[in-house]
Amino acid sequence: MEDLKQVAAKAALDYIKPGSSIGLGAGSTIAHLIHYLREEASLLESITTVTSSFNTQQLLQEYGFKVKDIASVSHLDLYFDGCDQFDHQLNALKSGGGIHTREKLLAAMADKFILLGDGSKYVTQLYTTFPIVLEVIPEAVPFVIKQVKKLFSLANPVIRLSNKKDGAVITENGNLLIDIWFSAFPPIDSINHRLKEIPGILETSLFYNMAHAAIIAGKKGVEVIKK
Ligand code: ABF
Repeated sequence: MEDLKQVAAKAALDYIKPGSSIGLGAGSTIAHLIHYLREEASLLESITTVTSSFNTQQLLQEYGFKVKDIASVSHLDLYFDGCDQFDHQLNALKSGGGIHTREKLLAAMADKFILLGDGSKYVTQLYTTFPIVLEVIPEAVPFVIKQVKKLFSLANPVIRLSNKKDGAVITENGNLLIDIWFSAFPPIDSINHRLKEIPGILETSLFYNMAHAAIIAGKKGVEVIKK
């Protein structure tokens, strides 16, 4: 699938004009896009970048892009990001990285939020192979778990543990992640606001009705899906 991710990333170049402000998310597809951007001297010199990801920031700085701090930005021309899965209405799950709060912030700032990926990520409807992830302030974790169980009978909320050390994953904002595994998703149009009524939850990894377009590369070539 890596080759297809490269194809999708290359197709994204057509949307980037010199001088624009570009938000970039995390992951391998975005890394491919940055490699292609570097080869376009007029873009490398003129665009301003912002990213939700530490790894992406390292790569941008190494290649000499102008990188702004998220805290200094309130508008972007474009935001590009990968995802775990997205449906025909361009609702996306961005659960793997655990940085969805920052990703959602940048996506919301952008005039256009464009998803990138290989064809395997494009599904008729979101499926429960991925959890819906919550970023939660540490003090609220037991309460949030109890409330999620009360709210959704098909939900199994678990604290995300680190595979590198003994303990939980701590986000860059100093919070914890709760992966909610569903045996079947409740109606996705209401999940976000039902969850966000619980005090202590910052954001969910369900990007409902946010993306404006998706660039997908499959065996038959590149497809651009617009809303
Ligand atoms: C999700 O998938 C996100 O956190 C991240 O933005 C994206 C990366 O996907 P890929 O590496 O396939 O481009 O987990």
